[in-house]
Order: sequence, then structure tokens, then C-alpha cells
Amino acid sequence: MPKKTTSTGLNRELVEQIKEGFLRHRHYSLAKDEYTATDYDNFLSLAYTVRDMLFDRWIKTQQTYYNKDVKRVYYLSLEFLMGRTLGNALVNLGIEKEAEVAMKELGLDIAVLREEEKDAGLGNGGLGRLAACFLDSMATLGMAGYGYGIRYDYGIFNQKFVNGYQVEEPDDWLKLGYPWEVERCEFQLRVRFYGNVRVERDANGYERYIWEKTQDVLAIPFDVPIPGYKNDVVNTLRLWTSRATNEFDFHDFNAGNYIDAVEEKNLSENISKVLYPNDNSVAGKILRLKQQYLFVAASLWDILRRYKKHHKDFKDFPKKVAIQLNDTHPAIAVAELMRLLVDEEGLVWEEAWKITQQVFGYTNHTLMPEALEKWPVAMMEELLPRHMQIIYKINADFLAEVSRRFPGDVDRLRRMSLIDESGERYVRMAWLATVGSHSINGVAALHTELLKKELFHDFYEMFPERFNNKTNGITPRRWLLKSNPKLSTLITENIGDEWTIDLFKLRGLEKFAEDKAFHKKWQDIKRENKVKLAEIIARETGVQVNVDSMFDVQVKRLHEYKRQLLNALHIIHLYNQLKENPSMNFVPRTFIFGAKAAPGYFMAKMIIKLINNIAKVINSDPVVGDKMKVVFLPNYRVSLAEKIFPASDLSEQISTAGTEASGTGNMKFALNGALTIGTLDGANVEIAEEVGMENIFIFGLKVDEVEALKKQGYHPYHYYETNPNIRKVIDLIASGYFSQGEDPNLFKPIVDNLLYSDPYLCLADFQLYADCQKKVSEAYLDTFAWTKKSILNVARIGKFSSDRTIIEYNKDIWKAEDHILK
Ligand code: B1H
Ligand code: IMP
Repeated sequence: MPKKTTSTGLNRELVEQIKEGFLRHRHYSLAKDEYTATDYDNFLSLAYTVRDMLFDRWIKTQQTYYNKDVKRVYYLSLEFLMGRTLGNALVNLGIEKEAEVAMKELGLDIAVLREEEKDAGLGNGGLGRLAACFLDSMATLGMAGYGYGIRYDYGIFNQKFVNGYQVEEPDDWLKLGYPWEVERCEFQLRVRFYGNVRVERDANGYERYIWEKTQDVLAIPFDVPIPGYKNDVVNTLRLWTSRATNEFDFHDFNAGNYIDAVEEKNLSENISKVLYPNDNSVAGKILRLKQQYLFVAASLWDILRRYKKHHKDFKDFPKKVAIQLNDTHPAIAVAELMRLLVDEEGLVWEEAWKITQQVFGYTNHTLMPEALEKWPVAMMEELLPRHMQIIYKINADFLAEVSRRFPGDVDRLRRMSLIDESGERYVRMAWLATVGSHSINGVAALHTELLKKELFHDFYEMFPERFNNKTNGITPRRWLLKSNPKLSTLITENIGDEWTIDLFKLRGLEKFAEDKAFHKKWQDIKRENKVKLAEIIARETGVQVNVDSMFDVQVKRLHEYKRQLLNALHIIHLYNQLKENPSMNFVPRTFIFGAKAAPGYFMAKMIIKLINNIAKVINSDPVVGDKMKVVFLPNYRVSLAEKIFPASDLSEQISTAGTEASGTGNMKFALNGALTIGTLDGANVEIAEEVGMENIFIFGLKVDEVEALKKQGYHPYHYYETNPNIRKVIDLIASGYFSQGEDPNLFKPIVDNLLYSDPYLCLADFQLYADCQKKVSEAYLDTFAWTKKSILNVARIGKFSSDRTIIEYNKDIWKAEDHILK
């Protein structure tokens, strides 16, 4: 790259290069001029220009990996929630300023162009975004990391509200063309489904398994470049799309069933059509299993192909390949690798099994029972008959080992079997991933402890050395440097810029914790970010919010365990107080929500409707005025999140203790100077440890208290009867007050659920939450103390960089080279 820079640090040559590239692409790639180019065309022209710069580094990086035959790390994930790429590429290439000036000199506003980009929303929530942060960190650490996943035609749905109800619309993100992918037709391959297995004896008398009469689908890879931060590394995210083989069923065709033949073709094209929109719960549909196998089979084939370029046998496979399973969604890979090694490559079973175990690592992301994948044996047998045989054999060997270790313990065998035989027979995918891996990890310290104590207790007893914790992290490039440029600049001006690759360096901010001049700048930046968010809120919801009120924010998937409902109950409680005493001392708050509900999740959708209706009532009540506003931003997604975190004062992390495996939004808020109100759940525990109890608002039942309460028998109605605050809140909902002219019983399902079931203990935690919120309000009044806490949160959040997480994965599990280009 040309290096000539001006006194302002601007690289003029680069500015000219970007302008030249932009005009060339608009002309030759898009056949447009300045008169006909739309904003999207201009975005594309800039994207293509930036892409050229990525391509140079991409080719070089991949050549180096090949020439050095380095160990590759493969992250297999059904979700990659990438969001937008342009801004991230500019930041990581270190050319943000130059691109801005180049566009300006062409009469264009880069901010407008950046808004044109669609989010790549190929994920649901935390699990998918974690995969995206990990890719950024692997590239930044200079590791040969690859993401493998599915190129869904439709990502997570777009959410609209119609009369307060969630309405889903398809996310046609590829419609206008996606500039960041390259199709690699030459690597397309066949993936087999169905058929049957024939056993043959070869010349030496060995059994050979032949999977035949299959129905095949083509998998075609699309590559997306993943740039590291200012290190010239560009890694690869390879996403598979399915296509029909070109073979029409000529029998049908000749019999005049042309349409049937074409329909058959459509069926196979469906596999990569759409992302399942469930977070923390599984769909259990055969199409989902097909998605899983399609991308696993294609990815493993590709991994073997790459390995074989340098190696003629498999003895070094574990030295050169590490595969991380992002939850059990790709767990069928254990059986597929065994099939490849034994059936295709001719290894003996025992040797193949050793290799398989050494290669795989498995990350568990949840304890929610409804998210634990199990596939009916009958379904697996039909779709993947050879894999079912392999799973039986793995199971038989494994149970024999269990018997040796625990003779006569029949109940243990039943619990640990890969096959659940309590009713209809199922394959337990978490067990398959566990026995097939040398490492099993949870995603926060508490979560890992609970895994060892509960879900995987039997396995932990058998091989404790395989279990380890890897507390999640987030990339500071996207979640601070890119999303909060003002705060980033202030930080860099005071402590230098090393924090961008070593987040622990933020510690240097501690010395400004009581610096009045620094406070002023810190507060001004927060306010500016709030003004910008207020504009978005006004545009999206029509509500004018008070930027001097506390921005109290809960953004995450909608799930009962995350307890948006508890937040809503507290809002009603405050409203009740204001109504009773309009002149009371009240710290003004703006309550901001963002959340998608799985389309089939009735209770989650009711909670959205309730919050939207609460918003309508409160926002138009003259008694409330400017003191409270409630807004539910539609279509919460990565690009919107980037605008919300920098503008937040208070971060709501209020899941029932023991339910949220980690959370990563909690980290993004704290990194942007919001204070947390939260339970001792997931990574909140470690955030509290890091920032100090005096800088966080912790409330609520702890895991053991939740357990004890449930064991003794939880009766939510008791809280309703004995706590007048709760009674008033629930009575108001039950009265139809928030029904807004619709059926007064509209929210009865919520009320009944709270009173007679309340599985996530909203009522048990209500008063503790309300008391804690009171302390939050009091703390907010003391601007100096609040600002100090905010600075200390940022200064002490370094642990939660995904760079730290990836370094730990690599040290303990993958053992691959880093800083390869250096
Ligand atoms: C998380 C999921 C998940 N855990 C099933 N599990 C899915 C489960 O489509 N499905 O079938 C989709 C997603 N997602 C989240 O992972 C946890 O709830 C968070 O606590 C955690 O921070 C995140 C990343 O580890
Ligand atoms: P891939 O990882 O298999 O997609 O290959 C990545 C890179 O390895 C390619 O971009 C090439 O730069 C390099 N490469 C692959 N095969 C060869 C070869 O036969 N000779 C030299 N380089 C190769």
C-alpha cells in the first residue's frame, strides 16, 4: 500500500487509489455513471474497491498457509451472524479516514453508503454472533482459522410490528447482490442422502460398507474474506449452498411428468433456503438435519482435500487439523469423519476413532432442555443409514468402556447411551459430540460448572480432563472501535491505541476515573450517542425521547428465561407509583427494547405485544410526561445493535440464575460504558468480578437459591398475595388496562402463567429487582459517581475480548500456530 501521509495522518495516495477504484468499478463492474448510480450502486462501487484490497492480502495469506503447511482450525457452525462488512473491512484495513475523504471528494457521504448495506443475518443471536467475533479474532491473531457454514438464501427474518404484534418478513438479503462473496464452482461436490448400505468382503476378507442408491445434492461453496486487524491477514469463511444435480429424472421426464421432475429439482434446492429462526430451542425437522449433514459432509470433504495436498496418510491429521463444533448442530461430523476415514480412506476403526477424538472439540452453549438436540433413530436411519450404523458402533464400544469402569451400573449405561430408549428412540447429539471430542467446554465459568454438575455429570466422572471452560468474548474492533468512534478516539488520545489488539490495556483508563475534565468528555460522548439513537427511535417508532433521561436497555432474543417480562412488570410498577403520586421524585428513564421472538413461540410473541401496548399507554399518559418513555425498536439486528450499545446507560441482564449460559450483549454494553443491572448468571458473574461489586448492580436469587426454591415447591401465587406491588401490577394487566380496546383478556395467558406457573421466577425476583432498580436511579442522580463507575467498567472489561477467548482455545484445545504472517 502507498505510504505517503500528510500532516493530518491522511494517506493521500490511498485516497486517490480509492477514488480511482470506485470510479472504475462503477463504470466497468456496474455500467453506471454519476447520473444513474443509486446509493446502492455507490455502496457497491466502494465495496468492490475495498474488496480488491482484501483480495491481494487474501491470496497472499492463503499461499503462506499452504507453503508453511500450518495447522488449520475449522470452526463449524450452522450460524454466522456477520452483520455488515464494509465498515469492518475499512477499520481492519486501517483505511476508514481515507475512504471517507475519497467519497467526500466525489461528492458522496460515506455514512449514507454504509447504511445501504444489508446485514448478513445468518444467525439467531449470541451463538451466531460469537462465531463472527471468533473469525475476527482468529484473523487478528494471525491463525489459519476457517469458518464453515451455510449460505442461507434467507437469513433471520425481518421483524415488523403491526398493531404491536410481531410480523415476520423474509430476509431477501441476496436480492441486490452481495459484494463480499466469491462463488467457487470448481469445489462443488455431491452430498448423498437416503439410500442403503451393502456389506462386501474385500480380497483380504475385510468388511467394506457401500452406501448406495442415494439421492444426491450438490453443495457449492461461496467464500467470504475475513480480514484481521491491520495485519494483512485475510482468512476464509466458506459457506455452502445446495443445488440440485443436473440429472432430471428422465423416466419421469419421458413419461410426460416434466413438472414432477422439475419439482424434484426444487426440493433439493430447498436445503439451504432458510435459517431456522429458533434461539435456544430446536425445531427437530428433517430439513434441519439435512442442512446439518449437507454442510458437515461438504466441509469435511474440503478439509480432507486440503490436508491431502501435503500428506499421503492420516497419521499427522490431528497435528494439522482442529475442528471445533459450535454446539451440537454440526455433531454429525463425528460420524461423518469416521465414515470418511474407515469407508473411504480404508483406515481401521480403532485408528480412525483415535484420530477423530483428537481432532474434534465441542462447545456447549446452553442448558435449556428444549435446545438439546436429539434425532429420532428412525429419521436418522432413513436419511443417513451408514451414519446410524457408525453411531451404533461408537455407542457399543463406548458403553463397553462404561461397563468396565462402572461394572453393574445399569442405570448409568441407560443414562450415558448415545441412544435414548425411554420411549421413541432418539440419538442424543450432545453425547455423540462428547464422546467424539477430546475437549468439551462451556462458555462461562458458572455455565461450565453447571455442565459438570448436571448435564454432563456422568461424562465428567468418566473423563474429567476433557472438560474445560472458555468464557466468551467479543471483538473490540466491531464493538468499540467501529461502533463508537468518538469514545475510541478519546480512549486512544489518553492511553494510546494498543487496546485495539490487547484489551487489557484499557486498564490505563483507571487513572482518569476521577478526572473532572475527562468526565466531561466521557459524558459528552455518551450524550452525543444518545442524541443519535433518539433520532433512530423517532424515525422507527415515532416516539420523541428525552436524551437527558437514563437509557435503560434490554436487547437480546425474546425468551422467557431472559425475562423481558420482569422488566415490563417493573415498568408497570414505576408507572403505578407515578400515577399514585405524580409529584414524586422520579429519575427520568427511557426504556428501550429490541428482540425477535421465534415465529412459533406463542408466549414470547405475547410478551412483545404486552410491551408494545404498555409503551402506547405510558407514552401517551400526560401524568407521565417526559419522565418515562417505553420504546420497542423493531428488527433488532447487528447493525442496529452497533448504534444502541454506545448510547446506553443501563444494561439489563436479568435472566433467571442458571439459565443464560454466558451472554455476550452484557459485555458489549459494559465495553461502551453502560452499567449493568443483572443477576449472578452466565458471564455476569465474571463481569462483576472484573469491574468490582461497587460498579455493578447485582440482585436476585442465586443458582442454589433458585434450585432450593424449586425443590421446596415454588408457588408464585403466594408472592401475588403477599406483595402489594406485585398485586397492583398484575391486577392492572388482568383488568385489561393495557389491552387498548382489544379483548380485555388479551394478556390472560401471561397473567395465568405468572400466577400459576412462572417457570423463570419473575415473581420471586420482582421485589429484589425493584429495590435494586431504586438504587440504580439514586446512583444515576450522582453524575460524578456514575461517570466514575462507567469509566471503571470500561477500564476493567479487558478480559472479555474474543482475542483472549481465542488465545485460550488455541492454548488448551487447538494448539495451532499464531502470527503466521509475521
Ligand atoms: C445460545 C443457542 C442456540 N445457546 C439452538 N444456544 C439453536 C441453540 O437454532 N437452534 O437450534 C440456536 C441457538 N444459543 C447462546 O449462545 C446462549 O444462550 C448465550 O448465553 C451465549 O452467550 C451464546 C454464545 O455462547
Ligand atoms: P485452499 O486452502 O485449498 O483453498 O488453497 C489455498 C491456497 O493454497 C491457494 O490459494 C494457493 O495459494 C495455495 N495452493 C493450493 N495448491 C497449491 C499448489 O499446488 N501449489 C502451490 N500453492 C498451492
